[in-house]
Formats: sequence, structure tokens, C-alpha cells
Amino acid sequence: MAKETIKYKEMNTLAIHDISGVGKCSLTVALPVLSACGVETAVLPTAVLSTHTGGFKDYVFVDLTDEMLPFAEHWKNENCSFSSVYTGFLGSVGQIEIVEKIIKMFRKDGFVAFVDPVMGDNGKLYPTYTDEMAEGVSRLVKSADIVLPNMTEASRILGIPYNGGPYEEAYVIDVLKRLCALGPKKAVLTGITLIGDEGRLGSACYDATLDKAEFTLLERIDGYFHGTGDLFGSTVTAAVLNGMNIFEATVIATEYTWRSIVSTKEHQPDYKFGPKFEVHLPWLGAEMEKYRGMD
Ligand code: PXL
Repeated sequence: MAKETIKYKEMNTLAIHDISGVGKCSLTVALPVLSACGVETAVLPTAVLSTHTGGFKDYVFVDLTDEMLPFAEHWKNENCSFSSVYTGFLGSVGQIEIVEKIIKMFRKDGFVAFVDPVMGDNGKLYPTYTDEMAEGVSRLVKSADIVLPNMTEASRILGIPYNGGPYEEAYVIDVLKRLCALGPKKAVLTGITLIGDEGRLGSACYDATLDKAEFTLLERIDGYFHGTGDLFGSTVTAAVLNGMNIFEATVIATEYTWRSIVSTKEHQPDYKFGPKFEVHLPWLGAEMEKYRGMD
């Protein structure tokens, strides 16, 4: 297995997501996962919320749009350097242009922009996402090297009707190729079930530089598990920064997400509080360590 371009000691990222105090998702998932995988992580919160917006009532939402560029400019003045950014939930329409600027500001040789175009699930936008924001997020995908949507987000980005699956393999590959045609060299889709294989669920990825697609499908566990998209995206990011190719990264992220869902189903009666991912972090960290040790 050949390692890709980023060297271990240069491996760091700037994670741009909200921080929700309760209901694990975005930064409360990304930071522990990336750190456990050996990735040094700086955080740029897009908003601070009392809880995430899916299933809790009357959440408190503090928008940090006006602070984001001054934070990034401060880091630039301090000569901070990032080998990647990993973006997710955004707090306002104005943040899209700001994130585009930040990607440009820190882009350098070997830099990777991971964009999770967070905006909805199950065919619907999240409560704080307007149509204008969804359009902006679709534009942001053009700045990505690796894009990580679910099917709801992919349909919005491509302007095609939402199809909840199960899917023909060819349909999924077509969606992945169309996402890459917008700019990213690699695309990963979550929430994939294929016709005739309804007992399994997982992800699909495509590398446009190799014109190659692969599916990773594991035993389906019924239920809607909040925060698992962020868990998956954080793990793909961590795995690629550890030198895995996108296929290897997708396999490990699918397996880690699946293990966490199994534990959530067993130990978390209310799924809106987020995935029980912590117990599996030592396994994930050890897998990354093993990988880094191979040449
Ligand atoms: O997991 C996506 C996400 C992230 N952040 C916030 C959310 C959601 C989805 O509901 O509400 C605040």
C-alpha cells in the first residue's frame, strides 16, 4: 500500500464546523476523532449552539460569522500553516464566501480541502439551512479536493430530484462522477443501499484521477443516528491525512461508523444525543498507528 503525499509530521487540519454543547456532532465529534488518529487539529467554530438543531426544541444559536475572518487573519499573521481544511455545518449564508477565502488563504502544495456539504438529510434541509445557503454550499463544493455528501446533499448540489434508494450501482457512480465534474478529484457518498442488497448499508467512493469507484456496504442497522455523517467525514479526513487512499479511508470510516452505531443502539436510548463513538476510538487510533507503521 503506497502512502499518499502528506507526510506524518506535516499532518494537520483546520476544522471549520459548529460546536453544539449537547448532541454530539460536528466539532464535538471531529476534534476527538482527528486527535485520536494523530492529526493535529485547529478549530474555527462557525456557531456555538446549546444543542444541534435536529430533535431538540428551543436551542440557543450564537452565530460567529463576523469573527471567522479575523480569526483566520490572526493565524495567518502568526505564520500558522495547515496542510488541510475540513469544513462542515455553516451558520449563515455569509460564511460560504468566508470559507472559500480561508481555503484560498491557506492553500499550498499538497493541501487538501475536505468539504462535507452539510445541509440536510432524508430529502430535507436542516432547520437553519435556507435555499440560498444550499445554493452557496453547492458553490463551495467547487473549492473542494474531496467532497463528502449524503444523497440529500448530492441531489441539491447537482440539481437532481432526491432519490431515497435503494439504488442501482450505475446511478450511484453517475452521481459520484457528476460531483467530481464540479471540481473535486474524489467524492464519497454516504447512506447507500443497492437494489437486491437491501440488508446492507454503507458508502461509495470515486477517484476521478483513476476513474475508479468502490462500495463499502455493511449489515444495515435500522434507525436514524444523529451525528454519524460527521463521524464518517472526520474519519475519512483523518485516514487520508494518515496517508490512506480514498478507498482505504472509506472502508475504515464505514467500519468505525458502523461499530459506533452498534454501540449507540445498545447503550443510547435517545439517538439525538449522538453516536457512542468514544469506546471505539482506541481501535481507530490503533488502526491508524498500524497504517503509519507500514511502508
Ligand atoms: O450533523 C450535522 C449537524 C451539525 N451541526 C448542527 C446540526 C447538524 C444536523 O442537524 O444541527 C448544529
